[in-house]
Amino acid sequence: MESKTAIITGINGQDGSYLADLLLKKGYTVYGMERRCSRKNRVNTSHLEDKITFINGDLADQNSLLRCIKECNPDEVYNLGAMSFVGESWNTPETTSDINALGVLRILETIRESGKNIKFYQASTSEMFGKVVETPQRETTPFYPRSPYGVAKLYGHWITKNYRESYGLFACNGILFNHESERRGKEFVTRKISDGVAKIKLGLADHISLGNLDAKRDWGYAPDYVEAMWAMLQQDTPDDYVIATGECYSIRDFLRKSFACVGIDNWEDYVKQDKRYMRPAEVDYLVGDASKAKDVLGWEPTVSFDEMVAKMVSHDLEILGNLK
Ligand code: NAP
Ligand code: G4F
Repeated sequence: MESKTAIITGINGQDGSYLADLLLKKGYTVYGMERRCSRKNRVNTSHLEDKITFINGDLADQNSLLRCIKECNPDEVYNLGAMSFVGESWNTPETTSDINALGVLRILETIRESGKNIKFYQASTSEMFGKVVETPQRETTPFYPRSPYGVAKLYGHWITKNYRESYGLFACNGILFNHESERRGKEFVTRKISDGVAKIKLGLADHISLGNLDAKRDWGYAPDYVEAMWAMLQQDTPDDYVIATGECYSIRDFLRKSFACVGIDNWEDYVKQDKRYMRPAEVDYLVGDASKAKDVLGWEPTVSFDEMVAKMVSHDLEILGNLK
């Protein structure tokens, strides 16, 4: 079989790095798009430096996207680049909209103008369900975003659908519920907890400061979720899919499990609530129904919540222990 070429935007992020690992295993030629910055941030991708080609591009710059597509001539484009931190989106609503909404339009326009049959994956999100109107959430559930991030992603979702319907592009939205891993950024609550727990166990900190402990999420393991992204682009027809575990846990549950991994039962003694981490509007409860992905893509999560928490805590213990 002829080898395929893919561009991944957001290559240095959690999902970009796992997707590159997966596509390399499948024999793809992989181009990873990153923004120019004063210091390269390749914590998640240092192992890929001689295996993929890094290209400079910015979702806020149409010409850079045109150049990337022209130079790489991809079969598939995975748009994982975004201002992905919901909490920050209230501080930078305009940039968030530029990257997460118009950035999607820019890539779609570039693909359309190229006239080539390039398949496109858009990183949509369960954050679009926001103040949920149906439980569990599925592809047909109405959206009610609760953050500038969610509103911008909703535009990205609909413009992807619109370009599919208007121009016949092979464009798919993966409506992914929260997914975490050892490569998760440390500002997200799960990694903040696994990192904090490891620090407390090693005597490097005495507490973790957090916001709302009552929010509930459907948390899966990121390497499972990139399998679904790939599978969507291998179908005969483009479509949108919810990707989720169907299980829901609170931040308190995550704390209890993480502290239990290091033999601490009285976790409340190590957690302080701090108003700085509360959001102007909260998404209280998300749980997804991935039946369609299971039926059509044959996708299933393989790593349980408990296994994922254990992996994250032991990873943070190992890296911090090595630094000590
Ligand atoms: P992540 O670790 O924060 O990675 C996002 C990447 O986007 C970073 O490498 C970032 O690069 C890049 N980026 C930001 N602005 C950019 C721009 N203007 N041009 C090009 N690249 C830019 O996020 P992730 O967890 O891997 O998530 C991947 C995608 O899935 C995101 O679109 C996210 O919104 C979406 N999503 C994530 C989840 C989840 O639970 N992880 C769930 C649903 C949807 P810099 O280092 O330069 O900032
Ligand atoms: O880990 P979080 O920041 O993830 P959030 O907001 O659910 O967003 C993530 O999942 C979305 C999919 O639903 C993605 F689209 C998005 O890109 C990102 O990957 O926060 C989870 C929950 C929130 O309810 C938040 O209020 O944890 C609560 N929380 C409590 N204390 C905290 C903290 N969140 C963070 N980041 N930091 C805290 O100290």
